[in-house]
Amino acid sequence: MQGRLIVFEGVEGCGKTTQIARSHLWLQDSGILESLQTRGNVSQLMITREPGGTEVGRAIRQLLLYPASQELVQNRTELLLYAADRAQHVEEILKPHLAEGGLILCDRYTDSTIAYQGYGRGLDRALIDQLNQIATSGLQSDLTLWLDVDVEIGLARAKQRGVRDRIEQATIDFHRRVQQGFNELARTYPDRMVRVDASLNETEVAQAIQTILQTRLAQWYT
Ligand code: T5A
Repeated sequence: MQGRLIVFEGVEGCGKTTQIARSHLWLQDSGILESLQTRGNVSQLMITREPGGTEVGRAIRQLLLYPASQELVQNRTELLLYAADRAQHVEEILKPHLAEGGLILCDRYTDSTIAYQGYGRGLDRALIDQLNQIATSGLQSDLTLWLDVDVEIGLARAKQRGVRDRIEQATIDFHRRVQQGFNELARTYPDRMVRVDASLNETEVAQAIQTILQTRLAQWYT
């Protein structure tokens, strides 16, 4: 049994959390998960996220997103904290579940570091690639769904929820650079990274994702 890692990426408020929950429900309710399990293709289906997919990661997430002072987190500190969260997440959660044949829906992974710390903060790409390699021991996603929405729309959606975290409060130019990062990553890795128009309503986005997932699952498991 070979596990698969499916990652959801995008700018703030693009709808990842909403769509991960909907994909999870759809895989269960449609009978697809049961069918994959009966055929011995998949063991468990799980949802996880970065930062904060582990107990250690939850403490790191608090430091990163809700620090006691806005001044405390330097760019390289931020990069290292995301890498530390990922190293823990890969060893404690991702690798064991994949080894058991699990299907994983993960909210953000290595592309977020390239987009946010690389394009957004302007940190060196070679350094980021090296840290991603160290943190993941080479574990890549099997499929990354890039939920593409205008930065302004995403931020407005995120704002509606109330409290804004440290990164959501960064300048609009920062978020535009992050968006450019995802755009370039999708062009560089067209097989692994698939763009989804996330400006549509929730149901339409969910249907687009289901179509992509159906195709990939068929490729992987037949
Ligand atoms: N980060 C992360 C880095 O800088 N480097 C890294 O390496 C990593 C891993 C994570 C932060 O850390 C940064 C990126 C982030 O800034 P987070 O809380 O996980 O912080 O923040 P986000 O990942 O941005 O998650 P959000 O919860 O802010 O956004 P989502 O999950 O994309 O959006 P969601 O589903 O919560 O939806 C937001 C709102 O929009 C509505 C929802 O109902 C909700 O109210 N909505 C829609 N409205 C209209 N149309 C649709 N299609 C909608 N879909 C959802």
